Amino acid sequence: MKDKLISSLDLLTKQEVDKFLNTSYIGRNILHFDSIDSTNTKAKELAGLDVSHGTLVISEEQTSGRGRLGRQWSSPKFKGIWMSIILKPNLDPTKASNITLIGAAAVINALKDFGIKAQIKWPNDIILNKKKLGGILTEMSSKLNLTNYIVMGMGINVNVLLEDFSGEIKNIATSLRIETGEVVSRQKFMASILNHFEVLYEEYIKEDNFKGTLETCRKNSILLGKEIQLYIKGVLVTAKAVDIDGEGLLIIEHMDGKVEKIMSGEVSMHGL
Ligand code: BTX
Repeated sequence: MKDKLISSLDLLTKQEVDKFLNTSYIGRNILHFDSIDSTNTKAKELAGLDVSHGTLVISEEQTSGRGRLGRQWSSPKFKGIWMSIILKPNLDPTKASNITLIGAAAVINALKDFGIKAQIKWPNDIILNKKKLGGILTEMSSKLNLTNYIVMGMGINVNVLLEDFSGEIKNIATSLRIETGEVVSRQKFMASILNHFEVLYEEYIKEDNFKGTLETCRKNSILLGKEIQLYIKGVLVTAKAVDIDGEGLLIIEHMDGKVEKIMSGEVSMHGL
């Protein structure tokens, strides 16, 4: 009876997830929490200590999950994947933000394995049927041209129900369960993300090959070819999203035809 209850929780412990992994180091060391403030905060604490490259911090719930710019990330218990990967690459800090795109591409590829076609809202949102299925928050520590560590945090709404979301998040968020009507194995889905992540990460770090990630990001972009709104130096601008370049930057075309590359930012578009 107790075993049945535990297996129905689909816990994200090393013991349960390991059998679905085919990585060599990503997620091979898993620090699993029942409840924590934020896996990114914990991962950053640990990254400065002696934890191995590829260590995963995961929690069944977060009490202060964080989004970008100090925003909150709702992380209900046993319902999603709230995880952070600690990376210690030999990488120029200017190239670290591309880890977000690698994470996004890994999620898209994993969803494809599950027969689900989602989209990326550059640079860090995963969108399913025009609603937010997940998000990525990459944080780093660097000194001069050396990266000390990168923490890639990812939140994916797997079996979250509409009533689990509070307030206005209800109108903008969704989950795999809401969209498919089925309970999805968090263990298998998480392992699939990690498996895809390691492949794309290895290409980027070892071979300086960003092509696979870029192709996935371009092909599954919800922005490209569309009119978007974004703030540039504090001014709200309407432009067209044209492409993502080889460095992972968003290329936009202003109304007057001027082309500009955007490094990071908050982009919105009609209907989202
Ligand atoms: P973001 O700033 O793009 O999105 C945050 C916004 O998304 C919130 O202001 C809210 O409107 C909406 N939101 C909050 N919770 C959810 C949710 N569960 N689903 C959909 N929309 C939501 C995106 O930030 C990056 C989020 C990263 C979260 C991971 S979880 C593991 C790791 N630890 C941690 O503290 N953060 C990361």
